[in-house]
This record gives sequence, structure tokens and C-alpha cells, in this order.
Amino acid sequence: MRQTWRWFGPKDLVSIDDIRQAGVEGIVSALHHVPTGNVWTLKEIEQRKAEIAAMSDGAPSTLTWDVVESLPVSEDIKKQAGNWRAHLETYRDSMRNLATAGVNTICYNFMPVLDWTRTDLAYRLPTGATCMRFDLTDFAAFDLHILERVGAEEDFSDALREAASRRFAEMSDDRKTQLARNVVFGLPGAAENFSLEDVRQHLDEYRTVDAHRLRTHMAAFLEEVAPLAQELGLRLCCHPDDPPIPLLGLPRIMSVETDFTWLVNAVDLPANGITLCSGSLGARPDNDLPGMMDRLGDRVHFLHLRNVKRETDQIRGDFHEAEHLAGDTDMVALVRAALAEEARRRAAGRADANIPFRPDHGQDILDDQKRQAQPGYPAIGRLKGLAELRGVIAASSHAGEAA
Ligand code: DNO
Repeated sequence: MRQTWRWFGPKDLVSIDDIRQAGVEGIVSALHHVPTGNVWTLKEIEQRKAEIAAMSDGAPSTLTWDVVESLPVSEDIKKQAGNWRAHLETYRDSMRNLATAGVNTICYNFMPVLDWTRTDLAYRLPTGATCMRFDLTDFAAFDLHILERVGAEEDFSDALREAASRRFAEMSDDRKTQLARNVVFGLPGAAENFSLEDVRQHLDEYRTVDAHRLRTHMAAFLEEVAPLAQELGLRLCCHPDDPPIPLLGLPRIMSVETDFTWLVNAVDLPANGITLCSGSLGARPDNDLPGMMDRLGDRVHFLHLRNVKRETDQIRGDFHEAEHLAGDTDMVALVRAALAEEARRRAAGRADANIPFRPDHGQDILDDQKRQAQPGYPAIGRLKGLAELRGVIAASSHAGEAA
């Protein structure tokens, strides 16, 4: 398994020098400064490659840009509105430029309006570590009382609506602002930074886009990009919805195993693949991550290894981000399923037998709490997760013990 690490570019407070010490082999990055819908030029891609390749004193870092996360899909493409055809062309041009530069794995998602979202970015655990958390009552309070979305009442039970009203009544103004920021103003890596007004406007434009229609739009997108990826030797990998439930009345169509089975069949080409994110999918009790790796593994081009602790047994419930080997996903079983997939690929002579993974997110521990890097992406918390995962990989690969 190829060890990678997400780097948000030169502004990231966790530097290439730090990452080199963490001992990973490859980098996951994106041109976050290029507005969604614009072409990623070869010049900009080469510049990011050069930034990755050098340490601050100019010595070679030996790191390479292995995975793009994300090449964002515009809202216009998801809605098939406005400039969607032009955006498809720019998407394809960016793919060509990435292929020319030798950056071959491209992660994206198809979540309408919101990318990943949380209600708390620094939830304090009994140990003093902090982590990200999703609290459904807070989310409902946001939807009903801050965003004041038309129709929001219908999406929550009476009990949840009442709890959300009580929660909102107790919230300070600062907490209201913070909650809105956490939920919609864009967490690291999100394609857009929307204001509340932008979100309302988008919701209005999505009025006629239900799950069925969104799936049709996604199939049209895949038909444009997957054959090209195949031709260029690229691997596309769709990231699941996070959390994997409909939010704000919007459909979410990449939340469960059958969604991914649909995806790989929609355009049945090896290039049309999956980012298996155990953290996103693991927020639902009905997602069996090791089983998904077994069944869909031949199309998993990228792995996000992360764990969550579900605080209820509901499909739609509260959860927080746990340590990598704690939480509700059996990480050992998942890693073993990934190693078994790699063994199958090796036996088949596949060139992509070494699947890139990154330790996804991490709790803020020790000096992370001073450094204040991007939410979810601390240096030490991720390094601890990586070290634990390395241990599982080493033990599971030892003396033929891989599953
Ligand atoms: C969160 C991330 C997501 C992810 C995108 C992929 O930490 O996993 O922002 O990068 O959804 O397109």
C-alpha cells in the first residue's frame, strides 16, 4: 500500500519538510486557488509538482504528486445548467494536462452544494484531544433557524425539531456564527466558499433535481470523462458523500454500496473508479467497509483510512472522528481486504497493484493544538494514525499472513 499525505499547497502549515519526516512516499494535492470550472494549466500543475519535489533548503524531497484531490466538478455540471458544457470541456482539458504531467489518479465528488460538513471542528474528548464531530441536533438547528430553509421542517421528526429549537434558543451569537461557518463556509478542500445567501440561491436552483435526476447528470458526466481517462491512462475515483445522508433537502447519491455498484457499472471501464473513504461511509451502520473493499476492490483507486465513532445506531445520527484503530470500522479487516486486493492485482499483473492510501484526518493532539493547521489535517494526529496503520499493514503483510 502506497503511503500518501494530503498537502494543501505552500500555505499549508504542515510543510513538505514535515511530511518528509513523516516518511510517506507520495503527496495528495490540488490547485485550490484555481476557481472551479477553470482549466488547470500545465504550467500550474508543473509548479505544484516542483513545490512538492523540494524541501525548504532546496534539497530533493523525493516526494511525488500521486493523487489529485480534488479536481472539482462544478455545480453547473451537477445541475446541468448554465455553463455545464463548457465546464465539461475544461474538466477534460485539465485531465489532459494532468496526464501530460504524469499525475494519474484523480479524486472528485458529486455532492451538491456542500462538500463534507461538520458541526464541530474542535470537539474536546476526555483525553484532551480534540476532533471533528457531526451533531444532528445542531445541524437541524442550523437548517431550521439559521439558514431558515423553506421545507426544512419536513426533514426532521417532531422530537428533533423541538430539540433543535431548544438548542438554538440556548446558542450564543458566536456559536451561531461558528456553526454556520462550519457547516457551509467550506472546510479544507471544498471547491467553493459559499455564503448563506449563495446556499439559498443554489438550493433554489436544485429544486427540480432529485436523486434520480442527479444520477442522470452524473452518468452524463462519467460518459464524458471516463473514456477519456481510460485513453489517457488516468484513474478517476469518486469520493463518497460525507456525511453519507441527504442534507438540506438535497439528494446525495454516493452514500452506500449500491451507489458505488451503480457508479462502476454506469461506465464499465477500469478508469471509472472509487475513493473508498472509511470515515465518510463509516458514519452509517449499514455500510460494511471490509465487505465493500472485497466486492468493489478492483475499482478502488484510492483509499482514505479514517475511523468514526457513531454515537447512535441510526442511519442519520451523531458521530465524531475517532482514532484510526478505534471507532466503529474494523480497520484491521479493511486493511487486510485492501492487501488481498493488492495480491489479486499482482497476480493479474496489474500496474496499479500498490494502492495509494492516506491517513485521513486526525485528532488534534500535543502541539497540533498550537499549530492550528487546517481543520482535520493536523501533523501529529495524522502521523499517529499513519503509524498505527503502518503497524497493521506490516503485521498483516508479515510472513504471508495477509488475508
Ligand atoms: C475531507 C475530504 C473531502 C474530499 C472531497 C473529495 O476531508 O475527504 O473534502 O477531499 O470530498 O472530492
